[in-house]
Amino acid sequence: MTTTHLSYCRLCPALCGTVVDVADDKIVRVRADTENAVSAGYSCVKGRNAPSAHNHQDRILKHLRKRADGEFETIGLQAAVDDIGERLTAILDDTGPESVGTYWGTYAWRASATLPIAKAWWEAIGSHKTFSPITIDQASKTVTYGRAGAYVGGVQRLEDADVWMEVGGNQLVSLQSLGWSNTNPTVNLRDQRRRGLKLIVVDPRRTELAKNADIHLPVRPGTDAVLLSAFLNVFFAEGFDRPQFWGRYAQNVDALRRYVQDTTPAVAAEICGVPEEDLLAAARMFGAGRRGMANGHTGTDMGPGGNPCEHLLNAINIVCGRYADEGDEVRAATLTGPAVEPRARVIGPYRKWESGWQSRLGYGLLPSPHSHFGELPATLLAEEILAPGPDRVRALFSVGGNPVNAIPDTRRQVEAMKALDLLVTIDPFMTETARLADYVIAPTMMYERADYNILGGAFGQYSAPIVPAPGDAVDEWEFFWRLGGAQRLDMRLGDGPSEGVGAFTPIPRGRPGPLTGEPPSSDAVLAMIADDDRLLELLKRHPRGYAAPPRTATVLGPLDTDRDRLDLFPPEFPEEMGELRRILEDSARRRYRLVVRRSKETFNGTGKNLPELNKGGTNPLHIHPDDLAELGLVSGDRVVASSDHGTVRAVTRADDSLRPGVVALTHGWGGLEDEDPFAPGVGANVNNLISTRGPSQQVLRMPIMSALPVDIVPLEEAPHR
Ligand SMILES: Nc1nc2c(c(=O)[nH]1)N[C@H]1C(S)=C(S)[C@@H](COP(=O)(O)OP(=O)(O)OC[C@H]3O[C@@H](n4cnc5c(=O)[nH]c(N)nc54)[C@H](O)[C@@H]3O)O[C@H]1N2
Ligand SMILES: Nc1nc2c(c(=O)[nH]1)N[C@H]1C(S)=C(S)[C@@H](COP(=O)(O)OP(=O)(O)OC[C@H]3O[C@@H](n4cnc5c(=O)[nH]c(N)nc54)[C@H](O)[C@@H]3O)O[C@H]1N2
Ligand code: SF4
Ligand SMILES: [Mo]
Repeated sequence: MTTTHLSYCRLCPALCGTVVDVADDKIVRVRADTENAVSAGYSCVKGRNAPSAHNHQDRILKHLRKRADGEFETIGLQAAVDDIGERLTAILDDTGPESVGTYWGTYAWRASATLPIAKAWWEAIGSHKTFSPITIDQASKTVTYGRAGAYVGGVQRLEDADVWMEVGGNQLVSLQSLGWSNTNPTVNLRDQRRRGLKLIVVDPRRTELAKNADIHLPVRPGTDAVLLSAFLNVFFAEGFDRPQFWGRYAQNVDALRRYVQDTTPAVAAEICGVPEEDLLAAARMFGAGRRGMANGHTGTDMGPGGNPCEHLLNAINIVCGRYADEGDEVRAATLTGPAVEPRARVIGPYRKWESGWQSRLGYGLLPSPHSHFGELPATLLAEEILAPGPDRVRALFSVGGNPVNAIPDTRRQVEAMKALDLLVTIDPFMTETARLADYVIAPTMMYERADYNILGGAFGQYSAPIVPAPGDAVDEWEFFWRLGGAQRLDMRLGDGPSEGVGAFTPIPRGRPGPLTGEPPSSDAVLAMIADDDRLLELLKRHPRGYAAPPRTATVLGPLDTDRDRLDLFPPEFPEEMGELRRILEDSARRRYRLVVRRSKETFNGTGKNLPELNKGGTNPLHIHPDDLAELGLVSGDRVVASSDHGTVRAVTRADDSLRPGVVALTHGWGGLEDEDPFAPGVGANVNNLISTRGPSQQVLRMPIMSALPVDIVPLEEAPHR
């Protein structure tokens, strides 16, 4: 018998409302909920394919322990917990808390109870060795807020903007932050443009988003910081800046003005490879708009100029007064609490990484949603494991992530994982990390868990588990609850601040109190986390999600006591611009620039094992047809791409949306070194091309992951195939 249930998809931050058919305790069909107040009938191919992922033949349904001969055997949950607890206690007794590390992957975010409970366990251990992919993503935003300070009066809204600029992002595929909710971006954007919004897109590819732009600037990869400098040059020269705003909240604006004086549109057009008149038209379109923000994404932040790009984007929004100022209306709805009372205010530069705890390798901690202590750059993880020292990481827990594949320099990551005394991963599939693990814990997947999520403070949805957990699969929070119990840790909920970092919403802190005894029900845990009984009751009464009545509030003026100012010219900025110019000149040694891109069918490494979505069974190297012809190849032919660091073998796909000379390869694919990249479902591992020890962004130690100089030759002509 088939039953039908209301729920929501938790594969990506869009959290689309869904209607799910269940038969024989398995989900069999997922479709969009047309009556969901926010997603309103939107869903994507990944979400609709959830049954193939949940019911996948390769899914890990029993917890696994590696035997001495290297093979996995199944193990019960409590036995695994007791074993792991014992080995962990021995390591803690021997070398202390800093010898334990955690890696919180993208799916550590999706289950509502995971992070609050796991954080209570982690903070009871007391280690600073927290890692996550945030620091190989858009953490240049965090660096910018740390150096320049943050304006916390609120952001301007897409709904009432005149103009909007997106640099190095393709939200129509990535669904990352175009407007307050991520769902249904195509319709959302169409509606805004019909109302008169002007869109500027800066991207070396004519992306889905760029096709909807009023002006698309197909820049040379890596050159955005020069382009943005020229924009500022125009804003100052032509009076588009708003001294009423920057004069009140910022300092060192003159230094920035002087710095960009030489970067005229003509100079930038040459370096960025775009027509000067288009650049000027875009700058004037943005400048003349009264309202609307400029934002960077992975395309800017993963390039050689991530930090200066984010600094300049923030500076543009400040110089042009594109944050919500005193008197502006901002969203203020909350689900149960009192309305938000926004106030124009600046939090001055705080440079968390310069004070407090530093790793023995010379890196400080970045603000982190994963631990109130902070977190270290992900590219330091291998060194933290391999470099000798009393606090060397010896045990690692990876939750909903695949560090071996996600962090650049795969060979180095493999070497590091092999050097651990204990590696535990929580993943429904046998990833590259799981294969190297001592224990693999089988987690429940989304439709098997109770969860609730809040979007933008104003919309929330709860879902009960709609199918039972298959096999021995367990909620991640329960694993950590039991593990802390086995270790006799004093785990507490609600201790320590909960930091919202850049674009990341704060993790709920939960109802203060100890976590002891047998794990309660999932609903009881959600109630502890929400620390608001009315909230869960409200959400449960609205199975299609509850949207608070729309409410706005007027931003209040700053208090007289607020003396903090945004620093628009921190000393590192000109240094980093100089370094960027050197890297760009040096890049000319190689014929192509390899850029990042995301695919509709996969979410980082998740979903590549679904043949119904990935018809070719691989991640092709996208290349312009003229470049293919120059190589004497056709679409589907095999090539070798090489960087200063390594090589990768891939199948080509002709793509005339790319700027000639630019190639793109999606990350998340490719197995361990001995695997054939051309075997179905394996694919090309772009992180073989990237070193964690070459040029990198300051503070983050983030290597060049986009605009990477590469050469490409047909596979037959490669020296070592
Ligand atoms: N379907 C799907 N959605 C996802 C993901 C996924 O894997 N699949 N991943 C999620 C995650 S973890 C993240 S962080 C977000 C990322 O979200 P986005 O940042 O929007 O990611 P992309 O869609 O790859 O867009 C990056 C764009 O940058 C462009 N680009 C590359 N180099 C440069 C450059 O030097 N300058 C400029 N101006 N542009 C450049 C690329 O051509 C590409 O169009 O997406 C999230 N959403
Ligand atoms: N070269 C290069 N490298 C990159 C990037 C790039 O653009 N280029 N992008 C970077 C970015 S922005 C990010 S965010 C990272 C991603 O880094 P990671 O998060 O480490 O990588 P994923 O492949 O997303 O790993 C997610 C894992 O979660 C598992 N999973 C799926 N569903 C569930 C579930 O319900 N529960 C649990 N416990 N696990 C589940 C999947 O099987 C998968 O192994 O990669 C980074 N690496
Ligand atoms: S956009 Fe797709 S993957 Fe993301 S929540 Fe919606 S259906 Fe799920
Ligand atoms: Mo990401």
